[in-house]
Amino acid sequence: PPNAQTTPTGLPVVDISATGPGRAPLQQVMGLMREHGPLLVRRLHGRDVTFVADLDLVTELADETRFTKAIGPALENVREFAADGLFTAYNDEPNWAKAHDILMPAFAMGSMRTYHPVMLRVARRLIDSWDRAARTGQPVDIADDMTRMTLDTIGLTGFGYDFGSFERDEPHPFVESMVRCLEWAMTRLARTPGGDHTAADEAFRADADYLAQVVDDVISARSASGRGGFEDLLGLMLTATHPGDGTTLDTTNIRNQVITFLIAGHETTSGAMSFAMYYLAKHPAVLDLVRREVDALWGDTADPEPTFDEVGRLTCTRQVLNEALRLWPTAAAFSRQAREDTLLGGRVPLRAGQVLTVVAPMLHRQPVWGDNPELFDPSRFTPQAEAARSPHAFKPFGTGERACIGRQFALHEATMLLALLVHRYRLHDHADYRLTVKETLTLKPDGFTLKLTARTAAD
Ligand code: MNH
Repeated sequence: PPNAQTTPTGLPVVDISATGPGRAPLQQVMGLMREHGPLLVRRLHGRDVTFVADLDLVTELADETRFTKAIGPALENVREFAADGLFTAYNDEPNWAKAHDILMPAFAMGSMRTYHPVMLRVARRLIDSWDRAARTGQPVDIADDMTRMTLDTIGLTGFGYDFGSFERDEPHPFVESMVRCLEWAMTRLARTPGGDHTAADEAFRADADYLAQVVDDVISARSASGRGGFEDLLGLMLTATHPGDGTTLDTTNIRNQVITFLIAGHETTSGAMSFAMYYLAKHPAVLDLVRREVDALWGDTADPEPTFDEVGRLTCTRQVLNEALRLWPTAAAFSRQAREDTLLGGRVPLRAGQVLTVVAPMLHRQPVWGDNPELFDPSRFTPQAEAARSPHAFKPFGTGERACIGRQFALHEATMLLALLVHRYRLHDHADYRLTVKETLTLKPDGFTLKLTARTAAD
């Protein structure tokens, strides 16, 4: 891990040891950058992390010939429960390339088409639940329900396993254990040297064991149904052989992959849809544009049956999602490391292996975004606007070879659900919600509820 000895010199150093990073470390870094600029060193008990958001520097970091993904301190902690799963594998760990090659077909366009009907079925679960809430006038907790929907979707599409989240009043225990594991991975970064963390570590171990146990249930449910014939993620993991050496993934690695996909496949998408709902509820003019788009497709149809291709045509809805991901990219930071000794931006000497962490929400507020970057404005994502802007200005899915494998999956699932919701409901910001962002390594609006009423033909 990086330490004070290898920290690049000549940068602002901000020592936060007196206060610690608190419950919102990412937002603290955003604050430090607003004060000290988009390249700084944060020092905590002698441990240094270099954070970057400057567009030119991030553009350099995206150059795969000079830099590569780093498993920074946060992901080192996630490795304690996801080990060599795709997200947390080291670049040179053989299981990364092997699993990447075996699983890529599951994220090709053809596979998305097979997931589409399942995604729609799960979207209907959320809609049934919101219809009941609309009838009784109960508010819905947006992030909780989005999490129910995305967990059931990845469970069913990836593994043929039904978490049945809408039949439960509380989140599925998998979600509760997972959130505690993510929180442990985050708060472990803030520990003061010499403290006693036995209790926290034991609780973490129990949660991690529970995750592994759920995963074993998922796998044995499949094995019981006969292994063959499935082309979903689990089917590929159990049966597909690597073109290079003809071997399949080993049992331990499959378990790590299932944990990885169950977490990566739902937590961030849920947050992204929650932020999008927040901005729609607060921006009636934008909501109106999305309404026009969905009404043009589905008119007064009570229960539209979106086709795969229709979801691809929901450009305005997609722009809303992108703009929400600009302001609050739900996996907000990713780390890069220098392949060789190099000079960043022609002025910052880096040693081989030096790690820098990209702060996406601040990259997404750099001058390239104009003079009012805090303004929610989906027209930033029209094709013309995108063509005129550097591709490195927007990085909610990371960069390069280790960028998000599930990007199309997430965008399809989220675009379809948002469109269906806008088509069906009027949104009532009954509590005059003020945005607070909760951090559990990923970001979500905290305590955001809406009331709903059914739209009628007239509105
Ligand atoms: Mn996803 C990697 C963001 C949805 C599975 N994801 C990444 C990275 C970011 C990211 C950022 C790169 C991290 C790094 O460089 O250290 N992911 C998102 C966001 C969404 C998302 C913002 C939703 C919105 N991700 C999904 C979904 C899946 C998924 C859905 C699975 C179905 N993501 C992954 C996997 C990786 C990844 C697996 C690791 C890929 C690799 O390193 O090979």
